[in-house]
Amino acid sequence: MKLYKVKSGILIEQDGSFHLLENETWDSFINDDNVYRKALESMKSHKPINNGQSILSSEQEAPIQSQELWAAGVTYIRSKVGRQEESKNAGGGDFYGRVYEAERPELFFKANANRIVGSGGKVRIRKDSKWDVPEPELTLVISSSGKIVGYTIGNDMSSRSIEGENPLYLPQAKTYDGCAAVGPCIYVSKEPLPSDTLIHLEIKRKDKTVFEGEVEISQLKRKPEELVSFLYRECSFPNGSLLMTGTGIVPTNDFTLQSGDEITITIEPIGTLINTVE
Ligand code: DO4
Ligand code: MG
Repeated sequence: MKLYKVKSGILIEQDGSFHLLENETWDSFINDDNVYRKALESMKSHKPINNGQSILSSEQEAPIQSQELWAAGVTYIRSKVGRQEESKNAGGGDFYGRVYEAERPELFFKANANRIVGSGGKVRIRKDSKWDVPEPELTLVISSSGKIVGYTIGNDMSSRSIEGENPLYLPQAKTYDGCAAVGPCIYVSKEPLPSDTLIHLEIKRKDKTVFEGEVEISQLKRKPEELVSFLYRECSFPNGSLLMTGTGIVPTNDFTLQSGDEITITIEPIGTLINTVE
C-alpha cells in the first residue's frame, strides 16, 4: 500500500484504487507503530475516489513534514571503495575501511523538510563543488518508538570534491539547500522488503542515458534494524524520522552531474523518484 502526502491530505493507493483522507496530518498519521493497519482501516471508512491520478499530478509533496532526515554511510562495498579513491590524497582512505568493518555505523544528520524536494522537484549542486553525484538509497520511515513502519526512496546528493578534499568537510558535502529528494510515497506493508529488492539509478542528459546502475539490497552490510538502533540510542524523535541506508551505486570517477540532468531512481514496490538538477 502506498501513502502519498498531497496538499489536500493523505492519499492512499492500493491495487489502483485511491482513498483521500482530508482530515489527517502527515506527522500524526505516519508516526504510528501500526500505520499499515491504520491505513487499511482508513480505506474502509473512506470511499474510493476516481481522481486519484490527477490529485497526484497536481498536489504531490515530499513524504516528510516534521521528521528529521538522517543518513547512513559506507554500508555497501562500492561506497567504501569509491570514497577511498576520492580521498586518497587527503589521507582519509583508512577511515572509510575502518567504518565499514566497525561495530558502530556511520550516521549523519542530512536535512529537515525545508532542504528536501519530492518527486518532480529540483535537486541542487553546490556552486563551490566541482564533482557531484546522486546517491540512490533505500530510506526507512521510523516511528518515535524506533519501529520501521514503511519505506521510501531517497537521493542523498553529494559533493565528491568537498568530501574528497577532507572527510571532515562531510557536513558541507552533504547538507545544503536542495541536497536531498525523497518520495514519491511511503510504502507500507505487513512484511519487510525482500532481500532481492533492486535499487536502479538512471541519469539522463538531453534525453541520452549517461549513467545507469543497479544494486540489490542484499548487498547492504548492516541490517536496517541495526542502523535504527544506533540512531535511536541517544536521540529522540517526537515525530519519527527517515533514515537513508547508504548508497551501493557510485558512478565512475570521470562522471559528474550537470545542471539539467534527470535523475531517476526506481525501487519496486515503492515506485520511482524523478528529479532534475537545477
Ligand atoms: O562517508 C560518507 C558518506 C557516505 C554515504 O553517504 C553513503 O555511503 O551513502
Ligand atoms: Mg549516501
